[in-house]
Amino acid sequence: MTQEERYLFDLNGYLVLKNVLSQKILGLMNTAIDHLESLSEQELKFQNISRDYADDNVYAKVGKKTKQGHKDYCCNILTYGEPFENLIDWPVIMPYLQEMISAPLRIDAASFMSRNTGGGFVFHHGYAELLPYSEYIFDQGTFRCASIKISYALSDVGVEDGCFAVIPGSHKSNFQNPLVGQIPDPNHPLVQPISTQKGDAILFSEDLSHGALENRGGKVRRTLFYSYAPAFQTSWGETTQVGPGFETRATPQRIELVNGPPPFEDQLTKL
Ligand SMILES: O=C(O)CCC(=O)C(=O)O
Repeated sequence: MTQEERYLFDLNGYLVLKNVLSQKILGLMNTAIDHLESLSEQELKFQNISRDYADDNVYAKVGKKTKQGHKDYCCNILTYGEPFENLIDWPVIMPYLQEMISAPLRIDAASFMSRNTGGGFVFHHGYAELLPYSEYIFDQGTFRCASIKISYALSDVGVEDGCFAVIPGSHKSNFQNPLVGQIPDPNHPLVQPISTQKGDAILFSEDLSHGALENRGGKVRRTLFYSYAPAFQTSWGETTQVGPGFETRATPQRIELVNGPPPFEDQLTKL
């Protein structure tokens, strides 16, 4: 991280990195998603993928169905294999994660999200609650975040398309966030909408108040979320499950990020 990035990440609780995915990998990913969307739920199960529709998600405002008949949904994606498993240790991103977490780390969640016209996601976190899975910590000159999430844009997402939104600096707030539980309003003075183009990434502390504006455009928003944590955290459900042959294809670093390294490496080496 540069001095300026360190300053901005601490100040705001997020960073935007432009063009971290090439046109080539974006093409492969979008083609793979098109293919997955052509499959029935039953066919998807053979790939160990399950679409989780947003209907029972208390944070979600559910949009209209797409022309292909899909409602807003999230699904696990690493079982598909490449190209999605390539992002587990994406070289541009790894140095940021290492510096933001400063501990042996693991991937603790990975998913694909599709959101349609009318869909949105309410503000959550950043209201001084103590959540062991989300804490933002800066201690004696070192970031020690308990969770860093990366939102990779697979489509261009402007304000009209229901982009990600935050309250900058709320990861350090000591008071309850008055907007928590509401769909972010882009005209509210506290709200910062973050537009991205496909291939961009937003890295953020899970402690930051964040959500997504309502998608008022006609485009489906496609996003990948990959989340990292110190090795002592467990993963979120089965979202880090990988596909057949992963161990034979993957680099040692990628395997360690999925399985989790020894959580207290420093202490172990001192024994
Ligand atoms: O849809 C979005 O961009 C918001 C996602 C979000 O709030 C989350 O992953 O916790």
